[in-house]
Order: sequence, then structure tokens, then C-alpha cells
Amino acid sequence: MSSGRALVEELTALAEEAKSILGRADSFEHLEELRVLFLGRKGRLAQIMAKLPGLTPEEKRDAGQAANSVKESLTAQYTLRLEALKRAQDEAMLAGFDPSLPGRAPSLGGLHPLTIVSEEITSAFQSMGFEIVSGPEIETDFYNFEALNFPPEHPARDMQDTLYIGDNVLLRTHTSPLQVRTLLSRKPPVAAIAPGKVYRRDSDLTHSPMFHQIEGILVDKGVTMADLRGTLTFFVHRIFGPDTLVRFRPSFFPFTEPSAEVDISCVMCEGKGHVDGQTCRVCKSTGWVEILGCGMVDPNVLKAVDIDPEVHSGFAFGMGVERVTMLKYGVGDLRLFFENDVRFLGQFA
Ligand code: 2NL
Repeated sequence: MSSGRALVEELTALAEEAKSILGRADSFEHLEELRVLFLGRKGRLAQIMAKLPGLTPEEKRDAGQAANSVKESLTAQYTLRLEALKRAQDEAMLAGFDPSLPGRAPSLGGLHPLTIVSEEITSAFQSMGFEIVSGPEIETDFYNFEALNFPPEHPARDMQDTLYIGDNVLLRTHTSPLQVRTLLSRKPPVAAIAPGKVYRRDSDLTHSPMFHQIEGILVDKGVTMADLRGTLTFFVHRIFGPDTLVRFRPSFFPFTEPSAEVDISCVMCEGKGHVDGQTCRVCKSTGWVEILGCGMVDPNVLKAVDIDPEVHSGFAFGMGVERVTMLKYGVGDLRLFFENDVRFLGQFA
């Protein structure tokens, strides 16, 4: 049976031994083994403490105190070594690279080219006082055709061209219904610009069943074709540059009379018709490209929205956002807008 003194000596020896061994542990695994060996439930310290019950109360008190202080000191040694190993691990990691190098920039998304151009177009008109209007993509025959002076048998109403959801219910084929709604809910003067998705029963290399349009309308007393010309010329110069030429050609739309199509000098060959001696592929050597349609609002359209054509007049225009974007950025294939290949989209960021 061991005496109190012998136990205290054993404890002191254990503390000395453990201290020097713990201090040399060179890995987390090794340190953990040593912790189990010295401080574990069946470890060296526990083995010595197991002998405490055989002592007299006085010896028990002294040896107990010594055991506690050894336990504290070994635990402290262990923690110290653990911290040192962690520091060494961090330093080894840092040694592998230069922490002063700039971080890698996360790749950010960007606006779709159609969004960029759509915002450019609407903001050109906003700067002239037009307000932006929006509305439903599912429309009725009245807003999409009837109010716009389409005769009942007009081919655009055909199921071959228009996506019908039900009797008289359809996906809007242009953004004009937005303007009909605007005119019905306001009194002139009205100046509105209507951007949005439109749908047609059409899908091939150069037609997508969904595409984007922007239409504009201005109704007031005394609005003339000259106002239309000035407004659209300002717009063209904002989007394609101040040297771009603008030309109006007679045309026809059910909802405007007279109607015109607007051409601009070719963005590719600058109106020359050829590039490096080759025929210009964008204007087919005519020197002009069409960018929009327009006209004076037909009196029948004004009547359909309760405006007296004897008092008020207006102009309206419409354009395809895909077309304007293709011309502005020289995009040769409509499908690129809908494939969402980041190699294409990234060029507009
Ligand atoms: C085009 C031609 C156009 C309009 C749209 C319009 C709207 C109302 C009344 C009268 Cl409410 N007109 N819109 C007028 C002329 C042409 O679009 O080529 N679009 C892509």
C-alpha cells in the first residue's frame, strides 16, 4: 500500500515527464495519443488517482490537491501545444501563397443586350417627356385588333399568325393594346412609350415566337407629321449617333394614316453600300436600313378610345427591339438573343 508521500512523488515525476513529452508532440494525432495516455479516463494520472482511496484522510487531502494541480498543469500544457500546432499549420498554409496578392474577382452577371437597348430607347423618349406604360401580355381581340382599326377579316387575326388562348382571348401580337388602354384611361395630352414582349405564331431563322417591341404614341391638339419627324430624328441620333441620316418612306398600317417606314443610313457601310469593295451585307448595298414604322393615328382609332379626331390628332410608331439591337451591335443571328450563351452575353457587360 502506497503512502501519501510516495503518491505525491509519483505525481511530481509524472508532471515532469508529461511536460517534456507533451512539449515535443509534433502532430495533432500524436498530441491526442499523449492526451489519452496522460489525461485519459484510464491514463497515467487516473491510475495514480485510483490509489487515493487507500490513504488516510490527511494524506488523501495532500495527494488529492497535488493530483488536481498536476491535472491543471498537464491540461494547460496540452492546450499550449495544441495552439502551437494550429499556428504551425496556419503558417504552413500561408507559406504556399502570397497573401498580398489581389483576390479573384467574382464574375458578375450583366444586363441582356435586349434589356440594355430597350432601356436606351425608352430613356431617349422619357427625356422628351414620354411616360412608360405597361400592361397584360394576354389580351382580348378588342385591345389587340378591333380598337386598332383591323378589319374583321384582316389576315393578322388569323390563327396562323396569332396565338389564341380562347375565343377573343390571345397573346398580344404587338404592344399597341398598351396604348389603347392608356388612351382609354387618360385625357389628352398623352405621351406614352410602351415596351414589352409580344407573341406571333412564327418560328424560323429570323423569327422568334416571342420578341420585344417598343411603341410610342403622342396625342394632343395640333400634332402633325412634322412633330413625328422631329421626335423620331432625335431618337435615331440618340441611339445611332448624330451623323445618322433619317428617311421616311410611305407605307401602310391599319392603325395609322398616313403611314411611313423609317430608314436610317446603314450602320455598317455608313450609307456607302459597300465595305472594302464588297457589297454591304447589312443594307444589301442600298445604303439604308429600315428601323421602324410610324404614322398619324387613324381617326377610327381615336374614335375607338373616345377621342374626337376633329379636336385632337396624334402620331404613333413601333419598332422591334431585336432588330434595333442587331443593327446597333452588328449581331448577325436572331437566335443568339434567346440561346443565352454566356460567351455571347458577356460581350455586352
Ligand atoms: C412596326 C410598326 C407601328 C404603331 C405601331 C400605333 C398604336 C396605336 C395607334 C396607332 Cl394605339 N399606332 N402603333 C403605329 C405605326 C407603326 O409599328 O413596324 N412595328 C414593329
